[in-house]
Amino acid sequence: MLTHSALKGSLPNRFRELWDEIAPIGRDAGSGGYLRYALTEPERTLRAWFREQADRRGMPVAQDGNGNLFAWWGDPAAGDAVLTGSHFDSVPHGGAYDGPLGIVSAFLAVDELRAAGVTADRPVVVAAFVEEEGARFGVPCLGSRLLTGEIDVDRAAGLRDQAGTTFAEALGEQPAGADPALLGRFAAFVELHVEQGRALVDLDAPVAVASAIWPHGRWRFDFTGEGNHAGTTRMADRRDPMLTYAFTVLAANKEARLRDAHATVGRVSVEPNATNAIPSRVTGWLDARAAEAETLYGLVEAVRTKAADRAGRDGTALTCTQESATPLVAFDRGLADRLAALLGAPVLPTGAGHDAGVLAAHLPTAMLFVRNPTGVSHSPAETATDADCAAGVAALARVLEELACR
Ligand code: HGY
Ligand code: MN
Ligand code: MN
Ligand code: MN
Repeated sequence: MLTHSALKGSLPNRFRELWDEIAPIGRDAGSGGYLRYALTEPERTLRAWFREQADRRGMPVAQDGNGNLFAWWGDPAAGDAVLTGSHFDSVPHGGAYDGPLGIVSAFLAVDELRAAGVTADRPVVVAAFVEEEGARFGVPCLGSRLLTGEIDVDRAAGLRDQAGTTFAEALGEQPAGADPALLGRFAAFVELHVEQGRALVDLDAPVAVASAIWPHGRWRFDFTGEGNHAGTTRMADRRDPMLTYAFTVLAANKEARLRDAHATVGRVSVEPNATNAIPSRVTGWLDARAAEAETLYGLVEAVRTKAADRAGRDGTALTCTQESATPLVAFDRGLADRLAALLGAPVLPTGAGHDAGVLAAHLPTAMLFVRNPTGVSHSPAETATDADCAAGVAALARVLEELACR
């Protein structure tokens, strides 16, 4: 068991020591990015690391029926616990910090409190939520949506990855779905996360408190046409879905710029996907985000309408399916202001989704952001300095003490 006197060296050094234990796990040597898809071997290794960290600290670990892990500092039977943590999974070739920083920082923050002799009146619980990115099964924040009942459990169970494996098969059991008894034992949730932007660089501050998460969602656009030979089919005779798809991507880009919103088509699949074959089907996934819901849905409707109009001219067909949606998340303002005053930190909105965005509808929730000098995320270029990560740990420890000690 990690004894409190074992806290040696500076906090940045302790951060680096713990960080280096997970840094190689799931890292792609070619890109330098991470391939940590939920419930695949690298993420399972991180889940084992989570259990080992909890064991070292004498923190009992429980996995809920949905694949989320919880490590308890304090009596697991007690209620009113303060929950913290984040996720291990990554987007393809994602950055090192998006997710794991919140979990490593949570364990280190508990170390800080224990070393300072703090006796919490409430349990502090470190969480690792499963499939936050939706990179394997397509729906973001799957673990926290299951815990809170925000997704139909049968739909979640049947979600398939690109190899055809269902979430239930990967989990090894039918997910349990909503768990109000577990959720009811938490009084608040605080997620620490690397900033996915440059606001803290511009503000010259290491840590910020979140005010809101923009409304955002994912829409699947299926374009179907007539597969045919690339060499023998006259241009006038074609019903080429790639044409309608390309037009739609340009329309999404233009409509987002007009609305000061964000639209991204980062994933596409083509059938039969051959250089010398006109495609029969092209599927693109639109990730759309805006500061207000009205702008967001106006953007998507404009893109869908223009795409359908173009499909009519190309002789192709379009189906548009919404796959996930997150409404505007306004974090508990009293809590955000209280933490901002406690830390002397700025308060910022974000366009990035988080498990905190799901839990915020069910319990008082806050987020802390740690400065990212590049501002880049969902890319190997994502970074954070040890000094700022240590400042994040110290801030999280301060917040947990504030919330866990009456
Ligand atoms: O997509 C997001 O905004 C988050 O990083 N999962
Ligand atoms: Mn994240
Ligand atoms: Mn992310
Ligand atoms: Mn998140």
